[in-house]
Amino acid sequence: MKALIIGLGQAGGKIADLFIKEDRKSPVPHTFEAIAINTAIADLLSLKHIPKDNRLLIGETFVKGHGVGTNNKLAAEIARREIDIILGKIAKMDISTIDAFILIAGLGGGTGSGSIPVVASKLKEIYDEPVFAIGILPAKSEGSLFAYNAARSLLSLLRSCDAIILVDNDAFIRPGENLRDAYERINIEIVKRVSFLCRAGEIRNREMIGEKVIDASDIFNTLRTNSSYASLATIGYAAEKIKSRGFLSKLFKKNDYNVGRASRILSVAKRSVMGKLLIPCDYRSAEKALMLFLGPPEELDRVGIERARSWLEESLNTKEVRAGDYPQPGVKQVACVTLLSNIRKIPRIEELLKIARETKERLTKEEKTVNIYEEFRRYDIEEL
Ligand SMILES: Nc1nc2c(ncn2[C@@H]2O[C@H](COP(=O)(O)OP(=O)(O)OP(=O)(O)O)[C@@H](O)[C@H]2O)c(=O)[nH]1
Ligand SMILES: [Mg+2]
Repeated sequence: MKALIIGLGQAGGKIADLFIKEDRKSPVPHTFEAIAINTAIADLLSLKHIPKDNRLLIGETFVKGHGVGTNNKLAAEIARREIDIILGKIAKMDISTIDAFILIAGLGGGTGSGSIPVVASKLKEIYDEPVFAIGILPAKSEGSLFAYNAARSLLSLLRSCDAIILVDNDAFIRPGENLRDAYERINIEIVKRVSFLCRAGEIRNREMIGEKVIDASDIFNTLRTNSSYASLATIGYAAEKIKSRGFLSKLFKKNDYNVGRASRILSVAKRSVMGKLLIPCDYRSAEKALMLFLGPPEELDRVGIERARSWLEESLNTKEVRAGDYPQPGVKQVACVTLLSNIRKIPRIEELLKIARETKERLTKEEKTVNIYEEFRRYDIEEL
């Protein structure tokens, strides 16, 4: 699936930059092109892999290139006013060759949080290609304003794109670790999982074509919903190293009987959904899923893949589980990437909405106390 990645704000820009860095290393034709959009010049300057022509500064007349300082309402207003400039930048890319748009932003901040629903909704209106978002939720330690911003941004995004792949920054912080120190690791996880899914159907090398190729339509159908709101999705990943075969087993060709291959596939598949998802949730509450198995071709056992697929189908109690393979000759591990979609139970979202409601009440109260001046005036006090 070829995608145009649009990174909004600092987190979005950094992750879009990483997508391009990794994509350009791979031997297959490019899977991604990217644009970075920001209200802060410094953030755009710090990018290394997105060409300068594909970086766009917005809101210059409002904030003079300094960012919106967590004010996502202002960022949404800027994006609305400058939407023609944004669309002009996007139209300069070769849209006819892409299968989908992928927009990325940290939902708790200002620029990315406010502009992502505005840009998504316009793209959906103008283009036929699906519009997916990768939404990064703030960590609890970032406080209630970030939670409030994220809740508002998410609510708007639900109506303006086809699917939201959720990422919880908290899920990847190690005990005692600072959030900023975890960013790089989280970003690598996002890029790795999404890139595998998108690249699997873009292979030109015959050795790397699987028995069941996962292509753009498999991804679209997994992410599609029957409702007019975006589906909530996330991605799991697990890998297992393959021990090199010992002399005796090579001599007696023990592995000609595929001993252990099918069960390794099944165990990696189970770990991919029970281990670290990009957002912790009950995987059984997903309505659809797609499993992609990666590894050396001789290890991608068809029986194992079918067992894994039917295991997940039974666990989700659905008929919509797709599975495919992406052979990678010479690699020393078997991995599984699982895309879960239409997820109904995400505890972090419920928690975020509660914090957002409390924050809204507090902010409204604060707005009232700001009118203390009026209180004075009611007593007929005059200024000096
Ligand atoms: N995973 C991840 N999250 C990030 C990264 N950088 C920032 N964030 C998160 O994104 C949210 C803030 O969004 P930013 O992208 O920094 O903000 P912005 O969109 O640039 O908005 P303003 O700076 O307010 O104009 C917070 O929840 C951060 O924890 C990153 O590199 N990776
Ligand atoms: Mg910023």
